[in-house]
Amino acid sequence: MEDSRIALPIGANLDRFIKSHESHFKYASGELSQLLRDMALASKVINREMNKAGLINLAGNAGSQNAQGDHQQKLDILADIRFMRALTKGGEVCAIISEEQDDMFLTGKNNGKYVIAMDPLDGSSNIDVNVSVGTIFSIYRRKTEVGTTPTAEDCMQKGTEQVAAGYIIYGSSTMFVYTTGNGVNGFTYDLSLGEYFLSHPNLTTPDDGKIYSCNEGNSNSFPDGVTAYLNQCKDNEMTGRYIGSLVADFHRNLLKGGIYLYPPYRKGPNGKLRLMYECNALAFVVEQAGGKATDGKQRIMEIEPTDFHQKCPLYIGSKKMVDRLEECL
Ligand code: AHM
Ligand code: MG
Repeated sequence: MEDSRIALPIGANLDRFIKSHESHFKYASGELSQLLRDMALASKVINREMNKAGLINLAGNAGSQNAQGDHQQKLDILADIRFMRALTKGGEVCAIISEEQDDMFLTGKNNGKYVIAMDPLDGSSNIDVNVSVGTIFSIYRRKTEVGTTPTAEDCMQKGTEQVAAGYIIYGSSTMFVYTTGNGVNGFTYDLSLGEYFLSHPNLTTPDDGKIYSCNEGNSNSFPDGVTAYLNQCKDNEMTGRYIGSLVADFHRNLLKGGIYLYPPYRKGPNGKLRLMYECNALAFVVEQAGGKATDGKQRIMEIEPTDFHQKCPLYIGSKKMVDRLEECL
């Protein structure tokens, strides 16, 4: 009997994969590899703490608000601390902007060539009810000279400048999905071994799909074009699926084909999601997987940022679905 039938081969682990694909990076460097490994390590710690949250008094509201006035969960703050520490220790990152911080966080490692924009724990209001949540991250090369103190210019770059981006989904299994601009690869966490293994190589998203995802509770104040598109979806008997946890909704649609919409609405003339922490990273991933992301007027990754915390409408997913939405808009 063949060996492989007795012992199923396990995929490459994340460390080995990153190392063996280093030469594919635009700027081949061990530093970016190390940085991705630091991200993965922090995500394992968060995964561990999140699994026990209800038992160790980590569930629930922290009683504070972030820069945009959102109520912070204890785990939002915890995840933020874990990532800041892991990325500071690594030394490759000179500055971080995070959904949970008012201002740029300077790591003090001015020799670091990279800056990070991230949402350490997206959808965290879902934790207490055991719904999947995620981490979203974008990695950029700094603009200012290495060795100097980083400035806002380093952190406020267009999505097209990302050198890597991805997300971690803490779900029925935990996955690390990332791109460095050469396609998308997904890794599943094996808890017993404490390692991510390649489970979704060269991930591509279907060109078209049947799933649309949006918060229809806001639909009375959606732009007319979005309403027209949603009516089209219903006329065509598509499937409405909305978890209310962006990474989970995005991940499902990426694998199955679909569109996620967070349009402008009465309380949010620019929608709800943040360009720097959520939209750019997922736009890079979806484009690398063959899909599309727009704010309704332009490609997400071409939006010129003016504020760390700025919001923008997001329409993201299978190419043909986003095309049809754009026609309606
Ligand atoms: P958060 O970053 O404060 O967690 O908010 C973002 C979340 C997304 O995960 C999700 O898609 C969206 O907010 C849901 O918003 P709503 O409850 O308005 O539908
Ligand atoms: Mg978020």
